[in-house]
Amino acid sequence: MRAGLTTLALLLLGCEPAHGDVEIWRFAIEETPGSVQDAYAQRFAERVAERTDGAVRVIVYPYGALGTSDHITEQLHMGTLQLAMSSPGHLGKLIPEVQAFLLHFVLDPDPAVNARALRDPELRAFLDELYEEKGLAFLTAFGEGPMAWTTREPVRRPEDFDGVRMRVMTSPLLLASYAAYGASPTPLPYGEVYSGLQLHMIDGQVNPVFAIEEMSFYEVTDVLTFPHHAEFVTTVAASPAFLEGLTPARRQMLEAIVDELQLEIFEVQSRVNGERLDAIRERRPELEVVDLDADEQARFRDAARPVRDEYLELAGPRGAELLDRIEGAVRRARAATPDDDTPSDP
Ligand code: 6CS
Repeated sequence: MRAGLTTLALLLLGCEPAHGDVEIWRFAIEETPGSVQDAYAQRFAERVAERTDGAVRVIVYPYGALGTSDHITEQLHMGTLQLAMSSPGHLGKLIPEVQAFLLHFVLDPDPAVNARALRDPELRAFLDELYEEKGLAFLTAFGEGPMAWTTREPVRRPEDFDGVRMRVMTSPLLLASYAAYGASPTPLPYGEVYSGLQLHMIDGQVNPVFAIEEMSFYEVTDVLTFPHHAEFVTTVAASPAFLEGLTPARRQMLEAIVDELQLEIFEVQSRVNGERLDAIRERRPELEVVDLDADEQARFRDAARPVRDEYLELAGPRGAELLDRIEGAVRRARAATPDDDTPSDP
């Protein structure tokens, strides 16, 4: 008991209990083991261990170990965590501008284009500023795959959303996005979605396929729809005090690893989303899989247009600037991305 309290006190002070001479970096993710975020964090941990000859150990905390996404962000903010995944889907309460990533039909339907756009130096410099102002350090942003709807009934037109209780992440803009289609958006933490679907407290939710598989949402749904309206984007953030406390060599090492993982994680999400869709189809052959055609997408695009104004109202002029930078980066990325879907170095 005494040892437990000591550990807790050290954690609250932002220190890890000494493990010999090993320095500990705590990295919280918003997803479960086997997820895209887990693949990122595990690779990051392996490389840090290798390049420091074991002098630094990264401990990866999966979803739930340190609470919900909101709890993780608070801990990073307080400096009791060194590194964390901070998705705009939840981070919008702290940094309203990042909700630009949640607007529908802003990112490209092709994840390879978004992967390239998210490496845009001007976009990243602006994210650095926004995070810094809110007491966080931005390290990178990456896509985890196209968002898909799981619902009980087919949704091919905005009218089909009428009365559908759609679970969304907790950033406020998502309420406006699904209300614009006529749905009843219901914000819930990730860990409550399965039971919400099972108990019919909600009728549907939206996430990339890998998450729909590993959180078993496909078990409690009838239709899986690819609307081509958005990609799930996450960001990797650090505690500014932690970064400032690193030696220049360690900081350079960290930045080099983040850089290397940028292309790797694109490949991981692509493979994992494909494999998991096959697994879902095999386990639930009766599940209806719908791919919205161009006309159907256009109806949702029209219905989503007014949400842009709601975003600008929520996020202000700096929000407008971020949206502008994202759209510019996507345009440039679209022009530069070859058809083979591989985001090679610019
Ligand atoms: O839906 C959510 O809340 C979560 N979805 C994913 C794919 N990652 C983390 C996020 O919290």
